[in-house]
Amino acid sequence: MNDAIKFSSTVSAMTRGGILVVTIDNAPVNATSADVRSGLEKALVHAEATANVAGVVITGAGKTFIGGADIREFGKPAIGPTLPAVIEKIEKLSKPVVAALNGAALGGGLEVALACHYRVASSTAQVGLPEVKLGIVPGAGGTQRLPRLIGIPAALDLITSGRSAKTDEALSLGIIDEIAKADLVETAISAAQKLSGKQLRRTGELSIATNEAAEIERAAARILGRARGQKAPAEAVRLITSSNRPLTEGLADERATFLTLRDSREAAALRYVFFAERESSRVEGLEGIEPRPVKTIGICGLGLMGSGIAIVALAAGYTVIGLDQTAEAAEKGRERIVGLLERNLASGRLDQNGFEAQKARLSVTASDADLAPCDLVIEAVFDDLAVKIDLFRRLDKVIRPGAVLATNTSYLNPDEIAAATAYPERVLGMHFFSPAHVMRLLEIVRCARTAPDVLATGLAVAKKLRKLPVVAGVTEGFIGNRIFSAYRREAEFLLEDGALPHEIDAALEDYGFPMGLFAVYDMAGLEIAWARRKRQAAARDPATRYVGIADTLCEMGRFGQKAGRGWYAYPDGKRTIDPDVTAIIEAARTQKGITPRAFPKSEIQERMLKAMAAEGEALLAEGIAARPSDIDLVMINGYGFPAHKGGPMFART
Ligand code: 3H9
Repeated sequence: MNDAIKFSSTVSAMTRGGILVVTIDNAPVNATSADVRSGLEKALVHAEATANVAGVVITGAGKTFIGGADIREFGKPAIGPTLPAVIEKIEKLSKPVVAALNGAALGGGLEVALACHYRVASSTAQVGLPEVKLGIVPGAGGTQRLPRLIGIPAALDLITSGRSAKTDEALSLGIIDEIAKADLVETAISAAQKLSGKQLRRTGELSIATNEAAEIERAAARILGRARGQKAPAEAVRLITSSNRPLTEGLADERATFLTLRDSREAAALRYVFFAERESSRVEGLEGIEPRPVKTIGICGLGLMGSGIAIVALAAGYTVIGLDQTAEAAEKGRERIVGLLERNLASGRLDQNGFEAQKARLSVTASDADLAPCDLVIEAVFDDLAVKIDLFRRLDKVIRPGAVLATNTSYLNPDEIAAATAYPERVLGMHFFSPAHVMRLLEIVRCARTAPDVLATGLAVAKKLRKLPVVAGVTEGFIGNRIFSAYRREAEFLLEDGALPHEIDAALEDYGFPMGLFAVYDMAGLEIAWARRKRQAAARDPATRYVGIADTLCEMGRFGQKAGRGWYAYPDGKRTIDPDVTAIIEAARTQKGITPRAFPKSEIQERMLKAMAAEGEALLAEGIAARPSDIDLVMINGYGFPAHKGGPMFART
């Protein structure tokens, strides 16, 4: 061993056993910033020129190998050397270069590793090329080297999904060569020593299997079908499927495509979303506030919502006590939860040990007193104020004062629920979206009297549950349903003004929503919103514009897909335009004296966006949402707004 050499402020090295061990230390994720690239290049030059260096190991400090290119550098003037240039130097080095993957090797990080001559990983590492999630394609050889290493079909899957692979999968695919059984760097050093003087396996020189044409064609068609108009997955498919050509040609094409996409609106939107997700749990006033410790979570109401919450809580390692009204209902809830666990076991998402452990952490009861050990209780009972107040008053008697109480209400006023309890400062809203074990979004509702450490607890639990928390103030429907109401209202104005449901739906789907609004309504059922409208009817200002078409449909029993008809008809279960609905809409227009006109798709899209953004502005002005990006996250993750458009607030800019 000898003294450390500093190649740049983020790259240093030590020579161990004749091998130059280069460490990248660029917190938080060792992104390949200009300083890292320049340090790496100098290290490679040093290794090539130094006689007593027989090889190189590249590793990362901390828990990440390299998290990828520095996304914050995108859009700024380029500073050399470029990552592709550094990577080319790695691959061409005359001495072996071994990647020691101490953690995530993502994007440009995996591209560095792919150019190395051998890859060793610690068991906790993961690899992936998530660029498509940022609206770009890999720009430093990923689309050309990965197919050479693992074949085109597997590369298509990884690159176009952007997903990460854990080490077992990475090993079986051939992305890595070895999982270190002992010390990672020691293992990598001995691999480099063994490779010294031998013929090096350069990924760029490998040939690609050419006997998979039909499989590739099927996979490519599937990916393009799912892309919903996004450019990056389509470009990734093109680059990967054409990778069987000279490396330099493929690399040049990839680089040019990367640069064009990087500067696109789509990529700007997805970068904005990336940072928005990391920003959302930073809440003013919570700096330095410690969340209360939570180990046991009580869940009241074991219907679909409660069971979904139970599943994520169990998966996150919490002990769960489920409460329902009767022993039978509680047992039914337990069966539903265990059924979901069994599904996870069958699909391989859970192994037998994990399944047993999660099942053992679940108990159910019909007795309030059994919730006494809970640190947090989440209620997911019927959305009725009296029912919830009664429950929270009962909980007050059995739960210790330091425990937190969360309501999952969608529309009720949680301040009213809190005010009815003995300790309103421990109450907050945790508004899960259905199905709770699938949807990432979680609105954390700060009530008038919620204590800061209670809010911090909600955020900490959300993170542990692997949810995306967004903090909202109290208003009817919080952030999401307030904007959704404005969106729905505008769609109904458009109906009266001349557009038909299928035209509005087509415009929304064309914009990137997975499904149009009226199709969604039919799928979810129209009756719940109808009941709410009836409750609100008395308070409605007669001077505001109100569209009664949905009420007419409900009065006719057209409750949606389950009823066989709603905004559309469903002969043989297939959604079709219904002339009866068109007639109802026309009658409504005539009654109001509206002369209908045609709406082009772009105008429908503009009006819908404008309505959402205006409601967003109102939420900001009222202090319900802290920042525009929080609103965008809610709409993307809870309501199908296309992420590659950035959300309604981003889209208006
Ligand atoms: C690319 O590589 C292009 C190449 O093909 C071509 C180049 C020519 N840059 O997620 P966390 C920040 S594109 C800058 O909470 P974790 C993040 O904003 C890139 N900053 O940590 C946050 O900052 P703050 C492809 C980044 O431990 C902090 O790091 N790579 C980057 O839960 C912590 O982040 C990706 O898309 C970055 N690349 O997870 C990977 N990454 O504290 C993106 C993170 O100020 N990154 N930051 O809010 C990740 O997936 C996760 O961050 C990772 C760590 C798994 C690495």
